[in-house]
Amino acid sequence: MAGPTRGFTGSARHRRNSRLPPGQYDVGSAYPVLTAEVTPDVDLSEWKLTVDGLVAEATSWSWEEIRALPGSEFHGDIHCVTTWSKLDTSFGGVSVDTLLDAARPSAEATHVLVSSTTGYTTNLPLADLRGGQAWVVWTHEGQPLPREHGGPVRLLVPHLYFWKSAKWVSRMTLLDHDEPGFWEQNGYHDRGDPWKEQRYQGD
Ligand SMILES: Nc1nc2c(c(=O)[nH]1)N[C@H]1C(S)=C(S)[C@@H](COP(=O)(O)O)O[C@H]1N2
Ligand SMILES: [Mo]
Repeated sequence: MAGPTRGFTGSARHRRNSRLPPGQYDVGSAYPVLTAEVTPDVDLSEWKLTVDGLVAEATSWSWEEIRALPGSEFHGDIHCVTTWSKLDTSFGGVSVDTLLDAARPSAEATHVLVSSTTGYTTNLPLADLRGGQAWVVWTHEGQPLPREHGGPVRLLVPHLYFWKSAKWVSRMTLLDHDEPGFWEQNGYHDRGDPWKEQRYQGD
């Protein structure tokens, strides 16, 4: 008699590994820091997040205003292009959908250029920030987001390589074309889907 289908009887370890995109390893409980610039000290009394560009209403939120929006959490995995993945982690903040719904993107908006207070930038298709796939977050595993990980407030786009998740996020500008950000100008992919191994331009 034929046994059960192999795919349903794999070990827990195998199932866990099957969550790793190609070329990635499980970093375990570690949480590496990857920062290209000097870690800024962001003053929350002056911090704001702006959504502008091709929107009906350019909108900014102060720290108090953004925390008054309906909250949203992410539980899942993150994948850095340097090949580490961190499984089963969590972040809390607000869905990017909530912010975009307030600013109302114009019909011609197709891409977003995200900026940090430091000048770091990264570009994404607008569709990757929509549909419950992206967050602006200020907690990690229930604690305030540490400065080195982008605190007080960072972007989180966990279905793309983690360089798209701008730390110390301050602006999202909607465009009708794609405009390469910091790493993308330096050879990294414009979309960065880890399951398609879109690491570099041309992948
Ligand atoms: N402002 C800013 N955001 C950034 C980066 C950066 O250097 N500066 N590094 C990116 C990269 S390459 C990764 S892997 C993640 C790292 O986030 P972490 O340091 O919290 O692990 O942040 C992304 N966002
Ligand atoms: Mo990264």
